[in-house]
Amino acid sequence: MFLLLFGDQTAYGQSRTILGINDGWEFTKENIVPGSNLDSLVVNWETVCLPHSWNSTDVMDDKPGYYRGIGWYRKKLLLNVSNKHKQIYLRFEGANQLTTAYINGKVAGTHTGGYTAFQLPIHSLIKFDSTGNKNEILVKVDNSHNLQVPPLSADFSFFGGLYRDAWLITTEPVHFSLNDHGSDGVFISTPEVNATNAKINIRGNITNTLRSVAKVKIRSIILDRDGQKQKEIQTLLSIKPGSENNFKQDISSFIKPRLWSTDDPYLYTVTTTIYDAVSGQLLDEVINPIGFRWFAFDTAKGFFLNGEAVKLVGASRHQDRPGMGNAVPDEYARQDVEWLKEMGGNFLRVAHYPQDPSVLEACDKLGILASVEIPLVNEITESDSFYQHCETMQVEMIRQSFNHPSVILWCYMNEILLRPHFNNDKERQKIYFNNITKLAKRLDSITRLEDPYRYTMIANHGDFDRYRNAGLTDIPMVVGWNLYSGWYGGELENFPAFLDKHHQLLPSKPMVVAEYGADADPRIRSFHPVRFDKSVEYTTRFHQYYLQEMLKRPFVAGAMIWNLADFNSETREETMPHINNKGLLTWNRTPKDPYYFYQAMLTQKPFIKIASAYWNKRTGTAENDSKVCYQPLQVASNLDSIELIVNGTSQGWKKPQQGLCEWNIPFINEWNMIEAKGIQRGKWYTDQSTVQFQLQPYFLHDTVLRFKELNILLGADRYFFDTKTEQIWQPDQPYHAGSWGYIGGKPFKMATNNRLPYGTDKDILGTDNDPVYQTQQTGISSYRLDVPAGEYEVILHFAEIQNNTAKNIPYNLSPSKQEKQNLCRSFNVYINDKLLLENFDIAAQYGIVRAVSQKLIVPVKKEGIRLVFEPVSGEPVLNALQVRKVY
Ligand code: GCB
Ligand code: CA
Repeated sequence: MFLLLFGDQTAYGQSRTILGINDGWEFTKENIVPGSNLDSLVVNWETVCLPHSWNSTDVMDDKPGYYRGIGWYRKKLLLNVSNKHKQIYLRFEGANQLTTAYINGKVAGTHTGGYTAFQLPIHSLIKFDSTGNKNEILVKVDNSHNLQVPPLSADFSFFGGLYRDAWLITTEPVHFSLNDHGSDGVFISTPEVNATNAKINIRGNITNTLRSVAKVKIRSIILDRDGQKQKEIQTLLSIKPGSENNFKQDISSFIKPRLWSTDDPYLYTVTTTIYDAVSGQLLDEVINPIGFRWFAFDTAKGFFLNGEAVKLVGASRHQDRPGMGNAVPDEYARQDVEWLKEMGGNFLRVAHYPQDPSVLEACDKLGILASVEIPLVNEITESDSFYQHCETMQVEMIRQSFNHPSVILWCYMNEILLRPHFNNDKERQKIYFNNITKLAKRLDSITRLEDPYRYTMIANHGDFDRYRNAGLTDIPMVVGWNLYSGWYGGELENFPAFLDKHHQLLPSKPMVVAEYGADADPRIRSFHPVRFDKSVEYTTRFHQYYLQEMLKRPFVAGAMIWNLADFNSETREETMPHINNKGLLTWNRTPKDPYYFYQAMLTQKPFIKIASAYWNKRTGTAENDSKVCYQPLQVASNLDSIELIVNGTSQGWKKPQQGLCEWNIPFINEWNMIEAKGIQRGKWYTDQSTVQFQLQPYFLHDTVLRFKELNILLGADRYFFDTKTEQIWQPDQPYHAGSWGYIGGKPFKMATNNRLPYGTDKDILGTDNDPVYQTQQTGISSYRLDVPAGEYEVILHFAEIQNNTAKNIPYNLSPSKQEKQNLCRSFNVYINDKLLLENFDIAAQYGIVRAVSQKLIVPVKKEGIRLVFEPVSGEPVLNALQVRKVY
């Protein structure tokens, strides 16, 4: 690469050189004046490599918001004189979201939009020098909120930076156009495909930067996977000096193409080459994949690929990772598609924006069908400039992803009526809705013109009438619905009802469920799962129900899970602040139970997996006086029948129902060996797991299961695993003699939020263990633990979670009477009759929604541990409690 670029020009010419320039950048947020001699200024540059985002960590801290502003990148580049006769382009695969690039202090070009690639011709600004004089590339990137640029708002973070690969492209003066919306200048389509024949169309633009006419020969060769030539076509073209001309090559018969499908994603390649027609010199060359397939959406029978009905089942993907923001290596993007394939999925919704090219490359190769969309989410700005940006993004997206056989849908709006403007002015709101409809029509017709061989789609939220009345269900070829009944609101049963409603009222419109999902905080478990408790168990159930209802209905063409993996959404609070936990994988890509459920439902090969594979530390209280604790355990499998063996004892055989079977198994203290096995066609399949169980004694005086420690969540019906300390928290219980528990009070429930079963969903400051502080026993009168004598460490955990609206109380100079009343809480806490906290007012001392811990050492005699809460004003509270025997 290096030699090619900097070496001497050979007589035969060469195709374009594409050289990565990710290393050796400098970055600053300081104010930079392009054109000034930056080397002579004191600027605090930080050396960085691309991909880079300046929001990799501030999206996770306790402070609301993240840096949305300007960042500068600088790099020095030496270009030898030998490059002088070539054409040079800078290519950025993604920069969020307004970019201006300067070469040697002069503007080389700008780009708007954070999710599509762009290429800037920089040849005229470059100093070619073989004596060591370098060029300065300076790039200004701005991710400020911008009313003219989508997305305006959305449930993900708008990480700023040069966050994908950067390239230097060097070409001969005559080359495939690099000025066409970030594409590689060649577009391949298959206007007709069937099992016996395919038609192929290859077209593009060629740029001639010479001062003379260029007479060229364009040759396209189609090779099969083994490199065997299958077809060749040649075209002659002449291009005026300093201009562009387009070419078109039609292959009308490609006999018996090996088809591309999800099971057999067979790819041919098309190598398109420009030669000087006179000298025969090779001038440029690009290679593209080609996959032969045909597909259709049917209103009654769903989706068809190559004539066969295929239920699309898959997920959406966001691009971020912990500690990196959106600046992730390509390998992570490819791995995500592999996770989806491994799950048995056949579809990826690339949402909510075009992603790194490596994503669709992986889809092509792995046989994952895909939709791609522009980040037009929630709302619009009614301005020409906003419209224009949407259109440009749509065209960029289409031209950049055009040659991927995996793409079947171009999408351009997501839940666009979710944040309607002018709620207080219905007449004006009508105009706003009309403007959205107009924009949709424009984007839809641009898309059909750009690509007549794929489908268009809009994804709506579950307000059927609103979208239908706005005309938005008429415009696209496929309607997507993002449905969350049984999560944000409503019952699970509303989901199938909605599907049937679409089928009845829009019988001629193909539909997919473009999103469905529920949060599973991987640290939270519940044996009484309910909506919005964030337990993995509830979410597994949710997916089981949803998938079943969609499989029952052939008219539902696709089921697109929201989301493949957890992702960052800075404004979110809930149990894991800043994270949307609807992923089947964690943010770090560890599978959660629902992932295995899908694997059992979708994979063809024999599959067996102990579903909670990563839940290998548990706790629970022994049954009465026995030395075991019964807890459920699920196995995901597609085998006929499964046997579960726990610590050498068979728990019996079960038939998986909808991918899962469940046993109530007796866990013993410490190590539990678990084996699940099943047989298919004479072959055994097994999965093993080891669970470390912290068995709590039923009576705390038990001399076999000696009491060690207890971590208790008050006002909660769930377990919590602290991933840092590996401590396990268990739900509280009412006190009974000889044991432990609360006396008096009731679980805190937010008055203003009826989707939460208990606790608050507010971000608790000063902790990552938000669930420890988000639930509470309000009005508690005492707490007892009948522990044996000894020395104990006791930690009381508090957070003021009442009246969250007063969160900004420090800025609220005159809190309303209501707020004052609500916040008026103080109480005394005694431990074994000693006054421990006097007039304890959490809010006054620490502020609201902040984690507060009080640790103390208590000598205990016969009477055990007795906490007494005595109200001074308002009701006493306790959020969580830890008790550990020291000696
Ligand atoms: C939606 C949005 C998506 C959100 C998702 C959620 O409908 O399209 O961006 O992340 O719901 O989790 O609420
Ligand atoms: Ca890349």
